Amino acid sequence: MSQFSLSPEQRAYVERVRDVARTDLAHVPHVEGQVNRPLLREMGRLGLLRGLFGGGADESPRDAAAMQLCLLRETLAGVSTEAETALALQGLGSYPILQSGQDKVVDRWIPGVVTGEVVAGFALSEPAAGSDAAALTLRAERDGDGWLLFGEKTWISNAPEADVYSVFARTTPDARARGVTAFAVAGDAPGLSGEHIDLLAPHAIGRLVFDGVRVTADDVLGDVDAGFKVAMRTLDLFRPSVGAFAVGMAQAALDATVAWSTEREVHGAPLHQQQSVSHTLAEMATRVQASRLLVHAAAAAYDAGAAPAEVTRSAAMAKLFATESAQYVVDQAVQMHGARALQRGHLLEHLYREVRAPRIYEGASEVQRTIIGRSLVREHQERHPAGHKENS
Ligand code: COS
Repeated sequence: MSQFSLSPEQRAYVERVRDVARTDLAHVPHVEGQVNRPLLREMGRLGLLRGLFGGGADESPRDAAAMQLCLLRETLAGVSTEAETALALQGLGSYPILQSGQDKVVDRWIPGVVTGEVVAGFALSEPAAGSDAAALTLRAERDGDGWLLFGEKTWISNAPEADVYSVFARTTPDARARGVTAFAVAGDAPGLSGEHIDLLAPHAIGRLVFDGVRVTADDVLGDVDAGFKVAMRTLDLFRPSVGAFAVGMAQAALDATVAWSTEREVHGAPLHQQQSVSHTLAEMATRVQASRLLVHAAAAAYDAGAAPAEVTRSAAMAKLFATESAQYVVDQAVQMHGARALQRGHLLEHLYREVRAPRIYEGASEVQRTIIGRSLVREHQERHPAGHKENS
């Protein structure tokens, strides 16, 4: 497989996903701002959720396959952003368990995640710890052989309805990233409560309050005090796929605009004959394709087991560029359609609301720039240890 074109198998996979999404998901009623369980079960039945972790329709999930995840997300985004987001939240919430959970914890939760019976959520952010995730304060207090969790999480996917959360808690005070532990926490655990948050694009998202929620040593994902890396490795996998979601939305906006430019007449000629329109279409298409290539490059690096620094940097570049570009593309598409694109129910009205959040969640664009900038300096310093000056 080249990073620059899809293999015949990948093309066939994309076609299959598109067909299934168009035909078999279309009848599932839309749900606003809450978990759509019938939709998740249908995506489970159709084998789409299995694709989250590299499994084919008949295989059990084995591990992450970033390229497949990206193809899945880009394709679904072009058909139904609701299905796309439901699938993505399910993957983000459960991947820490698959990646770092003990076998019995994996066996308890993951089969239900891929059938859509178990809904998962990723619980990292807190009211005072968003971009600075290592500042999190949700407290894990020792209690016999386990812990009691006290504190609050916010902007949590699928909360408060999820059946299981990957929760990142502070086990060692004042140790920032080195004092965080990841736990699998059942959604119905005593002491856990929460509420929905109403967003611009109505995803299932909410707040969680932990009031002495008990977790055991079995629930620890990875090692005690090593949970920050569990979170970061999960984001290394999912950030390129957020880029893929953005590419899918941008492509849908571009397709609609190219079609519109041939249908709509202004001053007696089709819209596309205005040079400003044709040049804008060209700019949109170029940014979509550049985004797609960055997404594929990041996914390919992940799947090839590239050096961690390369995986992290290319994931950040893919998410940054694809989400910022999609915002531009959807905005231009709205502009060229005029007022009709603002009508409730129009595809572009929908995409305009959907395209905003990905520039914020899973690390805002500013966080991605920080990651990229730091990695450039670190690489330079590794190549040129102290004392060596390139330009002297
Ligand atoms: N994979 C593995 N380990 C990683 C890693 C990665 N991608 N990124 C960082 N780490 C490790 C570092 O190696 C370091 O480990 P040591 O203490 O052993 O050296 C530790 O984690 C801390 O890393 P760093 O010093 O870079 O952490 P910072 O506090 O400076 O912050 C950022 C790092 C900004 C990248 C992090 O806080 C972040 O991603 N913020 C955004 C959070 C986010 O995306 N939230 C959205 C939640 S989902 S909607």
